[in-house]
Amino acid sequence: MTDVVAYETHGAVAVLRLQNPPVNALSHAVRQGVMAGMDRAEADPDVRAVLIVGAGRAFIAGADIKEFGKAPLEPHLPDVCNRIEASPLLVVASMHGVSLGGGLEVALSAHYRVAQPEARVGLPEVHLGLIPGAGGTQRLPRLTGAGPAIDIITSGRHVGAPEAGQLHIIDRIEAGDPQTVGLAYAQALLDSGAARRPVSEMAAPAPVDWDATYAKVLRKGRGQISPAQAVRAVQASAELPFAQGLAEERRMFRDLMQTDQRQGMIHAFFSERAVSNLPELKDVAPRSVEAIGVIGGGTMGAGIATSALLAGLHVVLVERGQTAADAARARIADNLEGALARGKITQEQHDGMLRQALVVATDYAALSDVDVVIEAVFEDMAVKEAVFAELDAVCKPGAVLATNTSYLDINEIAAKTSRPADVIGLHFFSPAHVMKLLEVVVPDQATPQVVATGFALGKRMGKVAVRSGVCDGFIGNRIMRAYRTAADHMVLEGATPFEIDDALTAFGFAMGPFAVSDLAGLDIAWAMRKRLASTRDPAERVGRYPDALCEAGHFGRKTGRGFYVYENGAVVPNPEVMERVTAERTERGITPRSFSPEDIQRRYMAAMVNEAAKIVGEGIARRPLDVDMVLLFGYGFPRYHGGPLKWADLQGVGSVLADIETYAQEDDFFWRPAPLLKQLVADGRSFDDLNKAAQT
Ligand code: T1G
Repeated sequence: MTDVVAYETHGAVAVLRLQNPPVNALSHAVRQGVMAGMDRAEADPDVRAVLIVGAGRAFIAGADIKEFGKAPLEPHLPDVCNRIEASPLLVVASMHGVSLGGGLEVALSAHYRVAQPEARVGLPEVHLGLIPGAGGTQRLPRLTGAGPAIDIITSGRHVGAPEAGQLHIIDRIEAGDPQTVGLAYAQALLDSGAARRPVSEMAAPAPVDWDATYAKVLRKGRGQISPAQAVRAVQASAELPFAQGLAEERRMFRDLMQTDQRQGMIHAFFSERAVSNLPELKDVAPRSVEAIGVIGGGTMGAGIATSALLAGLHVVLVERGQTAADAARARIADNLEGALARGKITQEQHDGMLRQALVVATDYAALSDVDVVIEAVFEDMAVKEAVFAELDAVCKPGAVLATNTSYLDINEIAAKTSRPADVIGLHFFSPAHVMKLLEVVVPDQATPQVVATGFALGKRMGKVAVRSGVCDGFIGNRIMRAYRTAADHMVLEGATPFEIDDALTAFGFAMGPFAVSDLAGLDIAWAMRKRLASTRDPAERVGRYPDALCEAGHFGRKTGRGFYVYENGAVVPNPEVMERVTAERTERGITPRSFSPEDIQRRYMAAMVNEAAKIVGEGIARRPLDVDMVLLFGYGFPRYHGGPLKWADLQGVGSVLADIETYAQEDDFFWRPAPLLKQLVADGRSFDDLNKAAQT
């Protein structure tokens, strides 16, 4: 077995080369290897310096996240870092690719740091519900000052080499083979008689307004606790001797390791990677995709085209007539201007996309050579069927014909073509060039290769692709309808939309459901209610007050008035809303009762979990983690809860079922417990048990 830490000497420099693919995570074996390597170097009388370097594509990506939750094994990472720093030898780190979390902490414990021009460093532990736990909150501020350290640690952002150089995180930027560059730098330091330079012996950072900073970070975290804790850890680096500051950091780190938020965020980290790796597609080769067609250049079609252009694909967008085609091109140009302004693309890339990669046509014949076509036309079955008939006639054999429909029956659309096996749903979320979620909706006749092609296209476009079966609303919109109905029922029963929004922002959502409705446009849900009215079960309760708002022309932000009034930059509850709600309660003979924020949160979540459990139970979603990823990447679910089904596991699925059974006593139509949920509770299993079973 290859040593995870290779040891060799080059003159007076001992090289510790980490070889733990794919990203040199600091596993127990690697930590042992580094300690042994330091001992060996210090025992060699000819060695005067140590170079730490990573093999493969990264220096070190951090502690081994796969070890979290297990009993930590010695040597612990802080001890490894202290061991490196305390060495009597001169220690140099040569960084390339990413140096993240414990990886940067190892580099900070060296005495000097050299990096490749495209190297990136960071302390992203907050994205895992943690803070740096191996000296990062104590050493980084000594190099950068408290302000930049707090920014880097609480944001978890990657810092490019040039900025890292300006912040004194790295001492030198030099292109070349990381080991060669590192050896040359170490030798130059020896030749110049450079002294060891332990960061821990540098001056403590100057103070900042700790309480104001803490409060600001806490507010921004919307309930996530680790970023604010990181502020206190950096404060310790300013106020305590190094060793005590390190102990304080370790205490905070260990406390956070025990939190539900850490479990939720680790679940999100691994699920985000697992969700698009379906076991059933492991050996299925996708068709090659270099050019895609888009039908319809409205907001959604232009967004999809933009996302494909940003992924380096050739795009042929077809619109009905020249005016619409020009408008579509203008929308795409605006989107690309935004990407240019945000530094996502260079001016050259921008120009190439608009001038070469994008073709806007008014004739379907332009689609004759594309590999995938995505239609994003009006949500009407007759319109879509006509489009697919044309696509069927002009697209080359083997082209994948995809619909972006958000609820129409894709089996019906496929049946209208001569190639139903090549038809699939690719449900993007608006704005399509920004939102990461993509539901890959699989009709009955789609072949595994066509499904794999959908996933490969999603990956190429930087999406989090989730497999969905065919049902009304697929995964996300079907669940959204359930929790929005629960919110509607609470309004009828006595809560106000504004209390509900406040309770859900307290839960961690950026916006509550009524504010989101105003943003999306109340007319969208109105159209859905009208569409479903003809098939709705009479036992289903649906508030009439939202329709009344729409009938009065109040569609939310776009008309300046919906559940809220939007005037002169202010957002206030619309007084008409409670007038209409109160009138409706009276008509329905309802005596309003109060709901605490906790009541509101538990009902809202119970509805979400119950519908999600039905969706998993029916096989619409392959695994519970699939549903979690849909809610995280398409509906703003707070990441530190991990997703609705991870949240349910952390609450205990039995307690969620108990809530549902309590609510069912008031309304046994809406609150019918999902069979899967009842089965899990009966078997003493969790949703995570299902995730694990599905991975084998
Ligand atoms: N531990 C274990 N496995 C890891 C890992 C890690 N730190 N980072 C990545 N992997 C796996 C990942 O699961 C995937 O596995 C493969 O590597 C490729 O990753 C004490 C406590 C490094 C930027 O948070 O941000 O240090 O699916 O698909 O898109 O203070 O991975 O192939 O089996 O994401 O090129 C801090 C997390 C840890 C970095 C590469 N570090 N990783 O992105 O590939 S906590 C992080 C990333 C810590 C100390 C604390 C990204 C990446 P598989 P990938 P990528």
